[in-house]
Amino acid sequence: MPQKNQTLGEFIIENQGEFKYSSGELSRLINSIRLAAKVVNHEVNKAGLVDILGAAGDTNIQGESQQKLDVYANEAFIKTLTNREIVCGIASEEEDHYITIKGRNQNHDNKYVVLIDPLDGSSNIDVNVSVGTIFSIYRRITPSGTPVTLEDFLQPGSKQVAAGYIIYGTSTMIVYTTGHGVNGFTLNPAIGTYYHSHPNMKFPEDGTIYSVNEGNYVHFPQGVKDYIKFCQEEEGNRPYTSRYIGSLVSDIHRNMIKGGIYIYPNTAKNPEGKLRLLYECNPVAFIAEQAGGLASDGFQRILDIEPTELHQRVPFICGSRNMVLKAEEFMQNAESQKT
Ligand code: AHM
Ligand code: MG
Repeated sequence: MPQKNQTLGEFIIENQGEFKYSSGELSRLINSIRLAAKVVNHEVNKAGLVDILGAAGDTNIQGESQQKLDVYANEAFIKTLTNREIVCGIASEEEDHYITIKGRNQNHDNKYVVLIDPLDGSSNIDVNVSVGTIFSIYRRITPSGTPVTLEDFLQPGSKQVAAGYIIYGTSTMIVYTTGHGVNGFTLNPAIGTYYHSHPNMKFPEDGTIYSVNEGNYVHFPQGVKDYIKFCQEEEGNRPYTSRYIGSLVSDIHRNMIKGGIYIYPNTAKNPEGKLRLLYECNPVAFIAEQAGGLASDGFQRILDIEPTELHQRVPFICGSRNMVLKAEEFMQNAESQKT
């Protein structure tokens, strides 16, 4: 059982011994994400006041120009992560190229790379629906002292040392793993403190929720169509229900608590899938596995995929273990019938 009223800061310190590398560094890194998340949360919460405070592109009353929230979030995370002498490179869904970061005395001694989707699902902001930040952390593989290279970012997801998401929902939460289970912390906005509200989170082994954009149904691969039909017709008593927010962290978060499966397959419009392997799928897959769930592209484990480019997209199936196994079975059956 967690300590009553334990804060994220206390949890980080208490558990830093579990981390196999220099524990202080990872703690400082998670701490800087916690800080940036508060700043972004503050801004996201004001989004509904856009008519009063001014829209993106306007100049506000202090003469500052208003930014789009995803640009704001990107800058907030990059700025916070840059000033800690821990991170040697950042890749962001919002940036075409990775950013090299120098350490103390302008050297290249920092050890970690961070990949981040600063504000995922941002089209939901206009309608007051939850959005999220997703982050993924690796040890660099090139030698310390040299500038970071693309190779440091293109590591398979199984090499992640930590990953997490922040959900700006009815409450703001940070959910993360360092490879020792998944823990969730809820922000008390009155005092700006995250409390350990969701210890040792687990995907139920089975579930009844399937989350997929069925508007794309006709463009789905046969295996996904078959799986959806299975969910709709199973034993004639429709045990399944469909829930789709269209905001990855929210859909995953709900399914992790209630039991369910999230599917974003390849479609005619997005032949490789829509979601990004490095910024979205790998961190969510790491969390899912740490919570006892699974993540797959239908044929292989997401965390085993060798990335070839920064903004690579993959089909994504993630959720309760038995549901993902069943979906994979349909994918593989459909594939074998092709030949
Ligand atoms: P984004 O990175 O452009 O915000 O897109 C990612 C989002 C996910 O959060 C969500 O699950 C998915 O796109 C929804 O896509 P669609 O509207 O095609 O169903
Ligand atoms: Mg995104």
